[in-house]
Amino acid sequence: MSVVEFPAGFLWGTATAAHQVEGGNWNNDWWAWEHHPDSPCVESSGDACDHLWRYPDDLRLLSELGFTAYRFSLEWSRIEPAEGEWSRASLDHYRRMCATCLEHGLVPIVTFHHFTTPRWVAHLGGWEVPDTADRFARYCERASSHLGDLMGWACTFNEPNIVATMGYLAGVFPPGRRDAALRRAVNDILIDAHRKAGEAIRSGPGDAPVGLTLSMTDYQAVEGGEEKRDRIRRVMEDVFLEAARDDDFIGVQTYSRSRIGPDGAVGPEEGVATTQMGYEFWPDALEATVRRAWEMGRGVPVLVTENGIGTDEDGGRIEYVCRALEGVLRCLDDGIDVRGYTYWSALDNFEWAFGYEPTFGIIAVDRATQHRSVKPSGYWLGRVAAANALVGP
Ligand code: GCO
Repeated sequence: MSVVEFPAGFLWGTATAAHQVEGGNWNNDWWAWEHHPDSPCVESSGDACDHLWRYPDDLRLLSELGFTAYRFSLEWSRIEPAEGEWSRASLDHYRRMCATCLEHGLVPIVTFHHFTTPRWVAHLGGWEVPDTADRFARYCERASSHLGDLMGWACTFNEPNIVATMGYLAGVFPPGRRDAALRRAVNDILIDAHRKAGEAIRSGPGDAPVGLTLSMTDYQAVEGGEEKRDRIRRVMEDVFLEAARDDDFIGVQTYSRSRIGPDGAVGPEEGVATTQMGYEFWPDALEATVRRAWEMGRGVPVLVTENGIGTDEDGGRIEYVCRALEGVLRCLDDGIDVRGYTYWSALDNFEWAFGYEPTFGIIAVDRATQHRSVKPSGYWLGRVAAANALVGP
């Protein structure tokens, strides 16, 4: 390998999402889904990691470990709890979070929508109705005018492809629909919402780069699955990567590969270890997806906004991240403009329908006491961040 150091200014972060860590987010569609008897959710998000109140300690800890960025999301249902009713207190809360990041030398990477939608928006039709794009842009405008001057990076949506696929095709996210045509329509509405939100955020104070983050998979064709692979990837990724060509960056979020045969996904290959989520342990997927985002985005810079592994074997986490970062170094070596790496996640947290069982964090959270304990992977990745180089564990 010809490079071990990362470029100056490369961002080293960890990520969270409001609903997965804050606690008590009862006013959004996910809370309703968690409590719906027919949903696949195994438990309620409840108090989550109480990050709403504990964020100052969490941010201090992350900064002490060596990180230089923190990615978190704003909870729309707190900021606009009812249509047109704005919570100044919540906006101030997120402004304080940005300010606390900056005090600790963490660049705030702010996501405006990470899977959760206010209940009132869902009642009006959610992402099935085109007007939701305008409602979303109005919220983005309000939020960015309040804290845009403190934002380092702005992500309009977290994984709009997952919102559409899981919510409208697979039926495992709210609103639990299973309709392929609807899913495509939702893709279009989300892309429209992303464009409008981008304009809204840029019209506010500050000059944070604006983009979206995409759930990406290293799609591999097996046994003649090329055509099927391309069709799946087109609606999962390509339509969004094309829409991102005018953006300031593309947020790549990658966990594994997906093997596609002529009839669809064929599942893990025999002999390849799987993680708590059932995905293959496949750290090389990050390099493949960064390359693809760079190619499809036609040179739009890439920020790795999520990469990680759900495991209770922390040594496996270190191996996974180490190998993923070697892939990032190869990309940089080839001239691909990768601006940073954000590990998912800072804390063990609420993994959506799976509840608290999968553990992605570099910091463990005691579910009874909320006590935090840093895992060896946290100390190691913090040292990587501080050295801005891939140092050994
Ligand atoms: C996603 C989300 C995160 C998940 C993470 C682990 O990618 O689905 O952004 O909310 O928790 O990916 O599955």
